[in-house]
Amino acid sequence: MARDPSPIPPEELTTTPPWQALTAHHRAIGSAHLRDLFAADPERAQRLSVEADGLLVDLSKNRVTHDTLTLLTGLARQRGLAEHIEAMFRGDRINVTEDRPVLHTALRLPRDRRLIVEGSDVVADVHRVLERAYGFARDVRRGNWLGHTDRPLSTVVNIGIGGSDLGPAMAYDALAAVRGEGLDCHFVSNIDGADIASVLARVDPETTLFVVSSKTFTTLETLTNAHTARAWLVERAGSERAVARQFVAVSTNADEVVRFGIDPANMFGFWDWVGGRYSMDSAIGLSLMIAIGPERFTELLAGFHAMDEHFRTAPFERNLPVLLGLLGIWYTNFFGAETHAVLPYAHELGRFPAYLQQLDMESNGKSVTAAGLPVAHATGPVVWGTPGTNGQHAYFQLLHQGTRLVPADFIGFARSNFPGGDHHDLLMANFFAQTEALAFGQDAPAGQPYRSFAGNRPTTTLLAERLTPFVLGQLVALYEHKVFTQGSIWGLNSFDQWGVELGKVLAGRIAPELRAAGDPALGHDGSTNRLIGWYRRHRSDTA
Ligand code: G6Q
Repeated sequence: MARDPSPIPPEELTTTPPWQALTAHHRAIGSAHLRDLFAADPERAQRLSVEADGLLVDLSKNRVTHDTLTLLTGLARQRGLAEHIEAMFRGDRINVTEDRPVLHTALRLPRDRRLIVEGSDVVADVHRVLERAYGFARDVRRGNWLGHTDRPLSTVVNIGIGGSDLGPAMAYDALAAVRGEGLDCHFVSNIDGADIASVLARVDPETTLFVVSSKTFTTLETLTNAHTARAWLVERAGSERAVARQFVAVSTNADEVVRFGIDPANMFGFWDWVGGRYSMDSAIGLSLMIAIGPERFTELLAGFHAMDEHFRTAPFERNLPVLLGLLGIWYTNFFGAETHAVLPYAHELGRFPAYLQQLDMESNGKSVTAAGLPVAHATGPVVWGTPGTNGQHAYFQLLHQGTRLVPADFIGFARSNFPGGDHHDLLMANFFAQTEALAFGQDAPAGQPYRSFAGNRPTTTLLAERLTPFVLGQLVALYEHKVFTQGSIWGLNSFDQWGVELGKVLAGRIAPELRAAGDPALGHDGSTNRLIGWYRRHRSDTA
């Protein structure tokens, strides 16, 4: 029997009894101060901490009581979150607007598992591609894959954008400690020629591998950059043959890969049930696999899988993605918070907030439900952040004394991957100090109101022993499932991205207008017509 692909209850969220109970509860405890909540319960920190596979998450500095969590988990139950989780893991077509299953969790299932979706075992498919990609990564790493002059390859240029760039680029930085020597990766995404030009200026045409990563293989930015890189290589090599050795593709679109001139034998595939922003653990991670090696990549997948299992099996009261998702709903919908900060105290996680920005904002930045109805409540927040302690010397002023409520996640580690001197203890002293100051504040000395710290600014602390591939996998899956939790409760389809289409269509119309000869009639609004006119008059000087 066909299952309903979207087990989200159809009634409007804000009229449901759990939502109304939360509204009343917020009126009752919304202004309670963390100082008082801690004073009232000496066990609070212990009670509101959850540990999963070595990842400790302390939720106690959030503006919640036991009753808040009971009401929030009740809301999740009423919205059918458990059924929705099962539907995703099982491979139901929960991406309703694109009529696809959503199975990034299958990318990290161990080889001995089976998952039959629509008649085929996706685990076998996943491991077949993984083995090929691992084999290729090993060849490159061992110097067995040679460039057009028979020299081993020492540089990888990943050409992709959005979901085909942010994940591997983030993880490449995050796993700097396990990358080893001798192989550099560059990530080119922007259609701005400055991006590819700066990379091509630094790489050697004899020893550079280009990995063109594009699910559709039709993305304007990626194809434009890939053609530029191809022309650069062919010109320097003096022959098209160099392309066969030094270009590989990661895609689901074999026809377009062939049309570009890449041998399908040098293509690594994946499936339409892997969304772009959920794809870093598919073959889209090929550049990362080459950089860190198959063994470390396998550890990364194990971390993802550990969090998948936790998400699928832990009771909501102890379920990290569920709890983080519910806290986000509490702040977004009941306190009116508009942003969410992610502040890693690990320099290697510098690109993690940008990665999460796409994951969260492209998934839940929506105002129509999966059933096609307008939402009557706020949805995904603006996600942002930079590594500590840099932010402390920049924007933390607003976090401590500004007028806005900015819930924040602080991510830290007991051990540094780059030990030496006092750096790590000093980093972590700041880490602990910030959440303490934000929560508890400080009264102003008499006559100095500018030194008042009101406190009561909510934070969640995430601590792991060390930033390893496993822990990175756990963290990414934690946020993936947090986003899923929120999308489920808000009634959204978190897996489409129609909001990026209109701009693409208009750019396609405008591009020929910028280059057309004569004085083409422009049919835009007054502002856009005038701006294009100005650009046309000035572009010949800048060309
Ligand atoms: C992610 C989005 C988007 C996508 C890029 C690249 O979920 O769909 O960021 O990843 O537009 O698309 P291609 O991989 O098809 O080039």
